[in-house]
Amino acid sequence: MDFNNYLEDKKNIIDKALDKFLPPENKLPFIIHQAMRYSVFSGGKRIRAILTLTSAEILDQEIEKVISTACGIELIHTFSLIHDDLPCIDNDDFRRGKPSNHKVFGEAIALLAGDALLVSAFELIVKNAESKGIKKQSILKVIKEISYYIGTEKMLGGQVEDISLKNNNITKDDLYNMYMKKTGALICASIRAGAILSNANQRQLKALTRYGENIGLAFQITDDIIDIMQDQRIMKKPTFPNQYGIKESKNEADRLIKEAKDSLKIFNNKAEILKNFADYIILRER
Ligand code: GRG
Repeated sequence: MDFNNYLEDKKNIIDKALDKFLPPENKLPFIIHQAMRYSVFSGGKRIRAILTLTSAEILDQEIEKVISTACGIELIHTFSLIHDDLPCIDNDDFRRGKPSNHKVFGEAIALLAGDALLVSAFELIVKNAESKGIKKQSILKVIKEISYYIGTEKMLGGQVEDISLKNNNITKDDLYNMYMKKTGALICASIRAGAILSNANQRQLKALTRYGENIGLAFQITDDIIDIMQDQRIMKKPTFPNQYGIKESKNEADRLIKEAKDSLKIFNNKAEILKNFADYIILRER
């Protein structure tokens, strides 16, 4: 299957599952369910959820067995975007070309919609225990993993660094550290969750983690390049292309993608789909 069709196919599966899980807009309290659905269905690419499915797939797990966790991870991602856009954090009026959640529903509801999505995410991850053949032990491990990867040492901590770093005196290590936490952590956790639910051994988990860390960094560098190309948030904060220019940023993203692919050798030809994914991370236009 052509890789774009692969992505489209997986995205449709995830969209359907999310629609089934999320409370309908006509359920009380209406406003919170409307706000949750507004951001979940506003054009996200579903990269993290697809990565969970793909990592399960290359370990011969049926994707239906991990779909609940994949959707949970997508909800965590959506929650983080709603909070990131709030006036007290990044103060962005638009997300995916549409008014951000707080511009439509107001700050209080946007904050609560984010909270509700985070709570629902864990409900979905636990719900994965209903899938036949998935060990309860693996679910507990995934809950522990995800809590760690989105906590103060990883995603949340990265966001704290993001709002604290100033343009002057920032080193490449500072930037990488922040990118790895803010963006790389959830991407890495998405891949690891799929692998854990598919009984990956330590060697496979280590290889997939290295892959996840490298594509996570490349993802954020590419995101910053796309922002600069679209003339958005150019000088607001330190980013790789702001500090080192577009050419060096592209070279760096290429290098990281090569590293990511190199870590997949143990999967032989099964790695092909993850290699295509790695290329897509830096070739995408949005
Ligand atoms: C995790 C408890 C906890 C708090 C979250 C707000 C926050 C703390 C973190 C925000 C981190 C953040 C916004 C990182 C940027 C990640 C990023 C590059 C998002 C864009 O990802 P895409 O392109 O988005 O996959 P789409 O629109 O496709 O869904």
